[in-house]
Amino acid sequence: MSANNDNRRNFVRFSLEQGVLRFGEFKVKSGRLSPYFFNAGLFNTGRSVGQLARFYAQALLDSGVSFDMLFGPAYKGIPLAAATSIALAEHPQIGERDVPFAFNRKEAKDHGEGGTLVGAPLQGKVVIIDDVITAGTSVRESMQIIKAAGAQPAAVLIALDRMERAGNDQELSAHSAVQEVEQTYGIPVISIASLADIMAVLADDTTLAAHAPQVKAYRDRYGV
Ligand code: OMP
Repeated sequence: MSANNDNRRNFVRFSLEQGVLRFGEFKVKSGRLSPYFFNAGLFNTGRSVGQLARFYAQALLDSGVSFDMLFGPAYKGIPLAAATSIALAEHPQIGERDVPFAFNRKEAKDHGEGGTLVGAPLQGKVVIIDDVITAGTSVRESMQIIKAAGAQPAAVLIALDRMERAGNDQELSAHSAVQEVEQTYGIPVISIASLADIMAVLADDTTLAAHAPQVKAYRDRYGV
């Protein structure tokens, strides 16, 4: 599922400026050698996380998905849920709606407020927010948490869809991890941008054009 093209391409440019999106040779979780890597942990200042959150908020609103709250899986989803709810509360398109958010702890706490959930009560239609889906591990855990609370998963919102086939070289799936999440859980995966947007930006920018052949070769081999 896609957001508007301006938001998508601007996000790729912003990620390049911030050093979050890099070209080179990177070993990714699947074991593949990828000609690019997206390291969302490098959005690590107030201004850059604020801008990132505005991109997430815009992608979510552009998707038209109806939602009641955000859920950020520990650890990386936690600042994303908090920051995106701030961006939504400042967004004129939804009348600065004050959207609740929650997140989980990795370890259950046996004192104080107890439990593994922090933040607003999990209820209604919940959007899971994360950076990249590779194996779908964090999405699977989030689905269980949301369902156990009696709430309904509404969508997964991610920063980048790498659009590549799941599995390993011996057993390549016909589908990407993102498509598998959509099929398995019957909910949309909304991405701010995708590999197709990275390629569009590469084609547009002469200073980056040298990376285009490797990225294309990777997409031809592993792309969906
Ligand atoms: P899951 O939560 O299992 O889907 O894994 C997400 C993983 O994607 C993280 O461990 C990251 O290291 C990894 N990743 C990125 O963050 N950016 C990329 O461009 C590629 C990967 C990757 O390893 O596939």
